Amino acid sequence: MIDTIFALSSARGRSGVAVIRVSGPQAHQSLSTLVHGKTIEARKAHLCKLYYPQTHAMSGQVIDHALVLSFDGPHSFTGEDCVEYHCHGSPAVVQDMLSLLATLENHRMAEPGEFTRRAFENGKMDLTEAEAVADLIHAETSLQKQQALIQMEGGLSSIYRMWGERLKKGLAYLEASIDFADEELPDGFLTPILVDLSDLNRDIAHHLDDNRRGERLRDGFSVVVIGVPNAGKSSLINILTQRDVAIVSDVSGTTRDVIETHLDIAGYPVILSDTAGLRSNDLGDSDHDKIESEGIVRALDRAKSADIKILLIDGSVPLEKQDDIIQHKDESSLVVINKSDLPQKVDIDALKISTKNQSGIEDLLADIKMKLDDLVGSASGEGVSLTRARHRQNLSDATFSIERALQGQQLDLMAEDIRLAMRALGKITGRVDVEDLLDVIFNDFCIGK
Ligand SMILES: Nc1nc2c(ncn2[C@@H]2O[C@H](COP(=O)(O)OP(=O)(O)OP(=O)(O)O)[C@@H](O)[C@H]2O)c(=O)[nH]1
Ligand SMILES: [Mg+2]
Repeated sequence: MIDTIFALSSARGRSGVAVIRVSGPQAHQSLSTLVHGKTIEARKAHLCKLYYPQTHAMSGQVIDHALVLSFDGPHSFTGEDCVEYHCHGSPAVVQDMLSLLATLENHRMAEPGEFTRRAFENGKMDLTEAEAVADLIHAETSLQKQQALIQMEGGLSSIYRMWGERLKKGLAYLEASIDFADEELPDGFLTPILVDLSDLNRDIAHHLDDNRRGERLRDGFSVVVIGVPNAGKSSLINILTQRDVAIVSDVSGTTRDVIETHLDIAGYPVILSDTAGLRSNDLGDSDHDKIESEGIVRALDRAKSADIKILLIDGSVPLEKQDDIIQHKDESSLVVINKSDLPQKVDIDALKISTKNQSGIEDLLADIKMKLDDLVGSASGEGVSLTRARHRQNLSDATFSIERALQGQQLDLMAEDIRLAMRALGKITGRVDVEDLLDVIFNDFCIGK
């Protein structure tokens, strides 16, 4: 018999309410034991006393007063019989409930993501929707949340399902052409199908050519601050994060390593990096200088892979003395002049800020947001984006097979290629061949989800 699984589904620690979820063939039976046989209607909230069962040393005593919700499979999140106990959120109540449930027949603690995995296995959602549940739980900014919701509601599945249908139709026509002799089929029988397959490949290519919008939104955008020593990079990081993340001092070369912090800029998740000041001369062979040199290598490395580079110029120092920071200027950079409160020695057209009196910071944030908008192609308007490298890989496999089919001469080989393309799409939604993937995907979840 399938195990009945249980877990604390709300966060650990003290809270007003703690939700314990139970799912499986014996979920209703354990409910009946805990409420002493009281009738619990499905999908109706019941306030009940929960009792220790007869087999327990504290038999007959009350564990807690809880709001109980029961669902009959398949009309539940997992597709199985499910019960939710909304208990008082104290560690003692939760502990008692969990250890008690563990003593019941065929009941065991759920693995991470196991509720969602059962939902997938019972056909309640496909893999992209299950992945979106994990993304929604991990979402830290409003745009991440929005993306996860769209995907959870089937945004990606519906596109891939539609494409799968088009392939299926193509395959049916190809197979008909194999099975019937030429004279039995109308002239140009395959033409519309080949046109549609080629259109389909264009649609997939368009979907893939998205500047990695969805993946970036999921993983976070990398914003790196570079500049000469003492330009005020660490001061800027501290102001943007409103915390004392990095050490600020008037000793040049204070920051040696890359320091990362996470930030929400207008809904975009941003990984902000402070770096060692760049300088090419006067670094010698001393241990101190070697460490600083390594810091500079890391700074440049990080800047290279960044989505946005903030080139921070010290406004109180002539530009010639700033080690050609400007040479790093490109499409991904924002030039910003700091220390606008001091007499200015730099005369270029750029945003001026002062981390000392906090001026210009709002404008800088607005500029960063604008750059991020550009990167994602004005975020919302452009339809649903794929969110994982595995989606991208399978889609490229699909286009490769379709392309080969279109180039093909032999009907049976063309049909085989279309079958391969269907398989690649099926892997994304989890319709085929994903057993080995499931552990990887669902281990991403926390327990209770
Ligand atoms: N007047 C003025 N001083 C500033 C401003 N921003 C930073 N400073 C000062 O400049 C010095 C260097 O600041 P940091 O933030 O440590 O500079 P950094 O770019 O991180 O320096 P390194 O880590 O050494 O590369 C400190 O003494 C700051 O107080 C500003 O806007 N105005
Ligand atoms: Mg610093």
